[in-house]
Amino acid sequence: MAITRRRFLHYSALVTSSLAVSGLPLYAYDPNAGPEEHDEVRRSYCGLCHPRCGTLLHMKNGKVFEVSGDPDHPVTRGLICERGLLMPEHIHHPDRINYPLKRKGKRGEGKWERISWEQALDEVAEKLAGLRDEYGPETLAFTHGTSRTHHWDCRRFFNLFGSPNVCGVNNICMCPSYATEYATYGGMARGNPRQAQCIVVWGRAAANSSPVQTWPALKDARDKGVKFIVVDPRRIQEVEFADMWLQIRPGTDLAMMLGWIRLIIEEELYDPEFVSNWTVGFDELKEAVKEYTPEKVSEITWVPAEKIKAAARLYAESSPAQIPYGYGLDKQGINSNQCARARAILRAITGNLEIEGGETFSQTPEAAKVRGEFDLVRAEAISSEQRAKQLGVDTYPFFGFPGWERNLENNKKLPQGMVSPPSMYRTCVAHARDVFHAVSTGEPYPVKAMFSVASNPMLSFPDSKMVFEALKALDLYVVMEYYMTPSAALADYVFPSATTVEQPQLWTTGGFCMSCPPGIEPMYERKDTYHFYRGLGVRLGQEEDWPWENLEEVFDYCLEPVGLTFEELSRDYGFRGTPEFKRYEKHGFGTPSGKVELYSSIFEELGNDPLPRYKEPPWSPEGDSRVAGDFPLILITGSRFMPMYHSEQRQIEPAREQMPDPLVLVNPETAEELGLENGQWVKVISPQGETRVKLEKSAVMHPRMVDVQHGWWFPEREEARPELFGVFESNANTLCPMDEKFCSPEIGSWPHSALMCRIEAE
Ligand SMILES: Nc1nc2c(c(=O)[nH]1)N[C@H]1C(S)=C(S)[C@@H](COP(=O)(O)OP(=O)(O)OC[C@H]3O[C@@H](n4cnc5c(=O)[nH]c(N)nc54)[C@H](O)[C@@H]3O)O[C@H]1N2
Ligand SMILES: Nc1nc2c(c(=O)[nH]1)N[C@H]1C(S)=C(S)[C@@H](COP(=O)(O)OP(=O)(O)OC[C@H]3O[C@@H](n4cnc5c(=O)[nH]c(N)nc54)[C@H](O)[C@@H]3O)O[C@H]1N2
Ligand code: SF4
Ligand SMILES: [Mo]
Repeated sequence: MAITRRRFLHYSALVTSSLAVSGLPLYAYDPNAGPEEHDEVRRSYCGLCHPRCGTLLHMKNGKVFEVSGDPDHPVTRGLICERGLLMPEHIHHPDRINYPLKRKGKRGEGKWERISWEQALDEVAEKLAGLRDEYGPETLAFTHGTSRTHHWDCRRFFNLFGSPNVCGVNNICMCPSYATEYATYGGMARGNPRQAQCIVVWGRAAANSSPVQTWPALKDARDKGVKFIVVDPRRIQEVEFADMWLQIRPGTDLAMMLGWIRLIIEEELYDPEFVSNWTVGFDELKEAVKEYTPEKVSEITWVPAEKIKAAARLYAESSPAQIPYGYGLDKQGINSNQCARARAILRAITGNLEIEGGETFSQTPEAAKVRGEFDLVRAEAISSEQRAKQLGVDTYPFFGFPGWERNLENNKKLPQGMVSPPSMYRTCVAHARDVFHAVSTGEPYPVKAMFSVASNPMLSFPDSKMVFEALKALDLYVVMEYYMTPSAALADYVFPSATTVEQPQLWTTGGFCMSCPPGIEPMYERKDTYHFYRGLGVRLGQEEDWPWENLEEVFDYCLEPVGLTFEELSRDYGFRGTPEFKRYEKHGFGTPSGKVELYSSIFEELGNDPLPRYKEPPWSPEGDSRVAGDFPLILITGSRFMPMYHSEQRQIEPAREQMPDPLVLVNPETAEELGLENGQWVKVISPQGETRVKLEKSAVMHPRMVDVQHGWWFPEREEARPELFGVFESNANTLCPMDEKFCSPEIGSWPHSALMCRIEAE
């Protein structure tokens, strides 16, 4: 069954001018599709990934039988993607966990007993209290996945409980850029592509990763004649309409950026007024980038020097210009945080910061009044003594409490709400490697309990075997989930999670404060995360700290300063404030010097390099020749593909029919040289491990690089160990390392790209 429905038009049928680029996986409701089949239509949203697209739920006999984009939604304007269309399958899927489960047999044996929420919460709370008494609150840890639930409720619970050990994929996904930009200029900058003159698509492939939000915006920009530069090792769809494509060697982007900075300084293409009035450290920067001549950068990056020069000039001479966030930079390990620094520096010295059409701190004065994470997490509840116990903080103080506290201190110097306070979720986390290590070894102290909520650590972290050893060793592992995953299968208790359409969310994006109303009541005994944390909190002596009965009440509290209730906000979808620009002229930047810190005093104070400098990744064709000899191909993992989202949708039939098997993309010539056929099962082997995937010849790939899909497990296989849904068979993260030498020194960002491998026939 293909993922199309009778009443949905392919986006291309609606937006005819944008058709030159093929493969748009977008759908909108077809108003001429004939008689309605539903009993009722309800407004809701899709929370299967980040944008929270506005949807209409088409109900029949009390069930959601179709979903369409809500044409009146002011942000997503009626569009949803293929995955969003599959929401009914997800809501009603027979594999959904609908009741709390308690482990009956041995850990991972696949035997469960259904229990009540009351019993489950009572038992978990009792065990936690016991462990806390014996080992201290820091014995409880947490793993985050990507941003789908309300992170503040988790953090509120952990701060009140007294544990600093919340860890997750935060070290690699957007948060490194976020934290680094706070240190450099006091906030995270973003732009609206439709208003730019030039866009550098740097390590982002939006057609597959952001089909409803970013991809249409890029196409609109293209239609308006905006110039495009793509910096990506793969021939992504944007290349088809780009003015320039720099096919960069993975992991070398920092050298490229330093080369751009050098040229921009040397050719005086920077904004002299902004640089002299609003930055510190320009001379030190100039000195640090001196060695990155176009020729040297060309050698490092494999991009011809002439192209490097032309791209740097095009970017610097266009105004306004943008370099939007791309995960391709965050996922490359040791250089990733200094890449974020160099990108921030490029934006600043070219005068693109805080100007219309450039990149701004998107908070609007109106949206800033709404209470958010900062007002909800109860940061003051966790003592300095407990903060100091955060695992990994000695190695990566910038990404733990010390860095967060400094960023917060500087944010407080600005008028309240001008830039959102730094998020704890994004910038104040324990390091996952140290957390797993503490579970397995008891060093530096025992971590005996863990929660994974909206997170599938067996699939999302590198070194999956190490993760497995740790999860197995826990005294108490609690998971809140939609499905029985390889991680949940190792739990003691699994709590059933409400689908996003079964719960409300309050979402602020680009200065728009948006209501995400539930379309249906939670089915069975599924509940939202707030219910889970509150339920545990009140059982653990936090009664007074959870005054709101449910999420609607929390959101009413958040909206109080703007004089609205959640229900009132929902009537109009939300409200948009008026963006302001160049606010620094009045208030400065939220940094120690009040200026953009090209030379970062926070990095320096916390023991990191205050200036970006390129390092060769530990495994690379130019590095250790023993590695390069045995593993000649550059390995990228996890480039996004539709309709899957990380490890999800593997049990959703139409999604699986479209993407039945895990793939490695290989350039056709390379496949031929290796004597490998299209569709053949192969082994991809890295110095870390190996994985089994199907070969797909793809002209998107450079002949010396391959791309292994991530997130693969097989819900149709046996749950009980050792099978564990085949989690070790085709899991890209068995190839990725997490040791310190592969991680960035500032944040501990581990690599999912810029690695090495070889391919063999099975
Ligand atoms: N090799 C490799 N690994 C990667 C990456 C890569 O590129 N390559 N990318 C990394 C990145 S950027 C990220 S963000 C991570 C993602 O890491 P994760 O977020 O852990 O990945 P998901 O597979 O989305 O797992 C989320 C789990 O939560 C469940 N879930 C989804 N929504 C909800 C909800 O609302 N409530 C609850 N309770 N559960 C929910 C899903 O069923 C799923 O099992 O993966 C990282 N891992
Ligand atoms: N379909 C789908 N959409 C998703 C997700 C999903 O799992 N599936 N996950 C969501 C999440 S959590 C995230 S973080 C975003 C990420 O979305 P994106 O930011 O688009 O990230 P990726 O698709 O991982 O990689 C983008 C590009 O980076 C390139 N790349 C890899 N290594 C390097 C490098 O060293 N240098 C450069 N310059 N480029 C490199 C890859 O070739 C790829 O084309 O997607 C979100 N959207
Ligand atoms: S992009 Fe697709 S999956 Fe993500 S929220 Fe929108 S409709 Fe849902
Ligand atoms: Mo992510």
